[in-house]
Amino acid sequence: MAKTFKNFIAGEWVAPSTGTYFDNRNPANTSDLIGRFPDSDRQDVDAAVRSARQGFVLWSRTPAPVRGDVLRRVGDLLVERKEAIAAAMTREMGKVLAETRGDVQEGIDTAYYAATEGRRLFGQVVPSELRSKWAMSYRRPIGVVGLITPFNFPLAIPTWKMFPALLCGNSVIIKPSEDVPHTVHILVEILLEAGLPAEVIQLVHGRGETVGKSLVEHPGVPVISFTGSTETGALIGETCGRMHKRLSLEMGGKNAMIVMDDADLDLALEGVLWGAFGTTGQRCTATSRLVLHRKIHDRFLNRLADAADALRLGDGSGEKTDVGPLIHEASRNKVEQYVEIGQDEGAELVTGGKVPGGERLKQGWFYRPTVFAGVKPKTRLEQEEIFGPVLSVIKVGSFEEAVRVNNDVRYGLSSSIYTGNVDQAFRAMQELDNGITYVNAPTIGAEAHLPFGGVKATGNGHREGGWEVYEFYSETKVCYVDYSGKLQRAQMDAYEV
Ligand code: UN1
Repeated sequence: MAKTFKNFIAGEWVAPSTGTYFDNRNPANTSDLIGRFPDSDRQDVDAAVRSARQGFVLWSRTPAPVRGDVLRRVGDLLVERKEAIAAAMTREMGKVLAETRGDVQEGIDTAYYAATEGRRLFGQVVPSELRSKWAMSYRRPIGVVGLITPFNFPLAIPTWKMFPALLCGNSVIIKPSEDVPHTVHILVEILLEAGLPAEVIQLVHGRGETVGKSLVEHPGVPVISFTGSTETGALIGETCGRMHKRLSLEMGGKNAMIVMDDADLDLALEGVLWGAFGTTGQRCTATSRLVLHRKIHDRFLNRLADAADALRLGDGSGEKTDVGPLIHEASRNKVEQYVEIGQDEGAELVTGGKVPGGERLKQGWFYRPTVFAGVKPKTRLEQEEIFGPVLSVIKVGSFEEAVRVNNDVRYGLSSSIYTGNVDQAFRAMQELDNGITYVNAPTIGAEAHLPFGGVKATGNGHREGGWEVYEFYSETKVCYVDYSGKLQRAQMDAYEV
C-alpha cells in the first residue's frame, strides 16, 4: 500500500480538510505509485496563514545571523542526504540521476549562500546633507510569503524562493507542484530537523486552482512568488496588482542557441544536445531554437540528427539513460500537438517526432528527441513554448539576422552564442534581449549565486538567486537621526539661497 502524506500546518502533520487525496506516480512507470497527497482547499490555506502569521512574529525578531545558522544546517543535511533525495526526485519527476543530484546541489548552494547572507544583509549609511545628522537604510522582513513552485526543479526552485525568504525573516507557505509533492515534503522535514521553528514553515499540497488561488487571494499573504506558465502568471498578476501584493514571476522561455560559422562545432554539438534534450526539454531555459549560420548549417544538422537519434531513453535511475520521460500525459500530448503543428506549417521533421516503441518505454510518458529543420521565423513552432524535447532549427545568413531571430519572440529568458570571434561575443551579450546570455555554452546551467530571470513575457522585473532576490523578500526602511538639538529642514537649511 502506498503511503498517505499530510500537509504541515500549525506545527503538525495534518490531513486536508477535504479528506481527499491525489496520486503521485512515477512518470517513467505509471504503475509505480509513490504516494497519495492531500488535495487541500481554501480552509487549509486559511489555517496555514493563521499559523504563519504567528511564526512571522517569532522569526522576524530572530537575528538574521541566527536565521542564517538554521539555513547552514539545512545545507549540511542536504549534503548528507543528497543521494537519497536525488533518487526520490528521479522517481517522481523522471529526470536522470545526474540531473537530480545537480538539483539537490543547487539547493545546497542556495542554502550556504543564504547562510552567509545572514551576516551581510547590507543596508547603507550615507552622508546627510545636514550637520549632526545620520541617514541610513536597513532591510526588514515583510510577513507571510506564499510560494507556488513547478515540477521541473522539485528541490532547487523551492529553495531559490524559500531560503532567501526565510533568511530575510519572513514565514513561508509553500504549495509545490502536484506532480512532485514528495521532494518538498522531504525538504520540510529537513527544515524542521535543522531547527526552524515549526510555525515559520507551512506546507499545503493541492492544485493551483484551489490551493494556489487561495494563497494568491488571501489578504494575509502580502508576498507571492510563482514559477510556471506565462498564462497563469498573468492571472496571478491581476490579483496581486489589485491587492497591492509584491509578486515575483518566473515564466516561459523560447531560448535560442546561435551557432556562427567560426564556432567550434564539436563543442556546439555537445552543447545543443544538452541544452535541448537535458531534462527532456522541460526547463524554462531549455534550448528550443537552434539558429545556424548557413555556412555550417547542413554539416551541423547532419551531425545533430545522428546524435539526437543516438540518445537513449529510459528510467532516469538507469546508468545508461540520457533522457527520461515527460512529466505526464498532458505534457506528452502537448508535445505531439506541436509536432503536428510543425508539420502543418511546413517544417521538415529530421528526427524523432514519435512515441518510442518497446514494452519498457510504454510504461511511461516517453517521447523521442525531435529535431525540425527549415523552421520559419514567426511560425507557431518557432514562437511558442513547448516544454518538451523538440528543437527547431532556423537557418540564417548573418550575425544580425541571428540576433533578430533570437529577439523576435515574446519571451526573453536565456540565449547562447557559439563563436570564436570576441567582438561578436561581446556584441551578442549586448544585443540579445534576454536575462541571461551564454557564450560558448548552452542556454541552461545558471549558477545559484547570480541573479536568474528574464525580460519581456518571461518575468515581471524580479530575479531569483544571487543578491537581488534578498531585495525582493525584504522591505527597505530608511532612518534619519538628527542629533543637532535643533530643527533642521531638509532641502532648505543647507541651501539658504
Ligand atoms: C528552469 O529552467 O526552470 O539554469 C530553471 C538552469 C538551472 C535552473 C533552471 N540552474 O538551467
